[in-house]
Amino acid sequence: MEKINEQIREERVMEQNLQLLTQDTFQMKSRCAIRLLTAKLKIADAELALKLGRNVILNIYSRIKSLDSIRDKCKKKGITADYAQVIEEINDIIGIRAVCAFEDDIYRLLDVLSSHRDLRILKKKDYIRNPKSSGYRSFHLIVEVPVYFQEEVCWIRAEIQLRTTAMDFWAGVDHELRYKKGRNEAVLIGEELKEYSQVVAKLDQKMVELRRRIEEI
Ligand code: 0O2
Repeated sequence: MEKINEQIREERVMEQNLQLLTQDTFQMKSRCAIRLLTAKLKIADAELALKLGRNVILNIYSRIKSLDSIRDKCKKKGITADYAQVIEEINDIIGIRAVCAFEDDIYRLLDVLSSHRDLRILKKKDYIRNPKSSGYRSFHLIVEVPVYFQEEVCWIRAEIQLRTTAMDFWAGVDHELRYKKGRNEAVLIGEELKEYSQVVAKLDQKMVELRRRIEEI
């Protein structure tokens, strides 16, 4: 009985902590970080466009993670403590995604972002050269960006995902499947999707080769 009460108490504290993420201050700061990171990506694109004679980014998407999704991730990671721990351990509360046509442009973009001195890169995860067991491919950066307010400078953490249109298409279909996990049919589809991830990788490679041939004409 005491154990159950303790669990209920812990869940209540956790819920109060999570509600802090919905407050105006947190949401405002997150939106400012998204604007800054979006601007950085657009500047990197403009700089590369001048050099290459073409844009490398086709689309930029952003989102602030929903409370339900943060709650699920806290459970998965065993986070039961306070607000600070949630902010410290959930790296993708703020997410920005840049979608490129070509795989080699992702690494060009990465080089430009790595040269920005006001961007702290905490982690790089190359799921393109080292795909996840699901077949998922993308390049992830966990970063912190300084947002200046009158009274303080806040270094705000975010996840930047860099991927090609083909990788994005694959990930979208795979995302659909994630809600059906556990069902036999879903396991089979997961295996099939993994095979298609290799098809996508091949297509990305072929498209880079094709673009290079076109550039030589
Ligand atoms: P959602 O719904 O997209 O927000 P870590 O940063 O190392 O503490 P984390 O955050 O699990 O651990 O890192 P990881 O594995 O790099 O995953 C971060 C995000 O990448 C996920 O966020 C997904 O958006 C995406 N992702 C990772 N693996 C897969 C996959 O197999 N398929 C698809 N479609 N997307 C994937 P969330 O919070 O899981 O989901």
